[in-house]
Amino acid sequence: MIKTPLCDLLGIEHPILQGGMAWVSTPRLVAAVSEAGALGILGAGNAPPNLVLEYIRQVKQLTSKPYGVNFPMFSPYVQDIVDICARERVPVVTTGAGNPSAYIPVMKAAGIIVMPVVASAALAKRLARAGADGLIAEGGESGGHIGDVSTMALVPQVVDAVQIPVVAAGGLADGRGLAAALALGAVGIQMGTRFICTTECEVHFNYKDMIVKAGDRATITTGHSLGHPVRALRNPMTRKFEEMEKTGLSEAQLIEFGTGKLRLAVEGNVTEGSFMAGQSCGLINDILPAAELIQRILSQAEEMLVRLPQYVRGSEQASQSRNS
Ligand code: TUI
Repeated sequence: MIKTPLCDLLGIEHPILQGGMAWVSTPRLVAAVSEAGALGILGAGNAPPNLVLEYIRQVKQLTSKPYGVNFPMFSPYVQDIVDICARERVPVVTTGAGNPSAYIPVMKAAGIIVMPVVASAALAKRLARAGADGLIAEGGESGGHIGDVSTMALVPQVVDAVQIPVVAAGGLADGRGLAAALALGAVGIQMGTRFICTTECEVHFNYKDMIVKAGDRATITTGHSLGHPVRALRNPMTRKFEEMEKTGLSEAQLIEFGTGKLRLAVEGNVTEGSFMAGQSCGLINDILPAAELIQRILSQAEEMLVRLPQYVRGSEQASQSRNS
């Protein structure tokens, strides 16, 4: 049993969040994760508000346990989605790819627990002051839109910068990652890529299969010239995007080329899709039900945490050597 302050804050049994992934974390996966005692999170992405509302209602029909909604700050519908989350009494909101300070008061007034994703200690401090209930410190190993600090360096710096609970994300896919995150001062972990390879995730089999077959260096980041790097599995699409960035195409042309490519991935188009995934893909070797995955991660983390004290030399031995 691993219990942390995150379990109390969110009313969940296990300190594990399933990262919100646009077009990927749909109601079936979200409800399965929440039913298993962790926190399932809907990925709103750029989806229109009516679809997000429909998804929220579907989740509510499938589970009575806490769940979350995630939206990136570049969505053209941020205000509408905030209003929907408030009206629907969504238990938890996570945000990504920007600063949600302006929206925190209205969400908190509606009783929502707000946990923004941050990629720097500076933004962490600002959001703690703005009233965030907790933060998700996400390292650049993650999939999708990313920051440039690695998880190992970012998490303890965010933990030191704020006095609210911090969840670690980026590069985590198993129980060793959970144990390591707790050692860095985090109260839990968020995983995205690992949850794609579950039976309840509704993406095309090709997406899951590519992750299962991927090694540690299977991902690449593109979009640096746009100021918003994105990590995805290397494939003809990312190679073409890389070439286009090198040849100095305009921002508008690059954006036009990139638009809609995540949905193609979700539909299984292996050449034209953008298969967003994190570097943890090399750790993922199977597709299994979310509940089994969560149990496996918990037992592996427990085993690790029980085994680690053997590295601490006994106090008797230390005092013996001091006295000799
Ligand atoms: O949000 C993400 N990753 C995402 S959102 C997304 S949605 C989408 N994308 C393409 C097509 C269709 C839909 C895909 N991937 N991750 C959370 C995250 N946030 N990682 C890093 C950050 C971040 C970066 C900078 C958070 C805040 C930030 O602030 C900059 C500032 O304003 O100070």
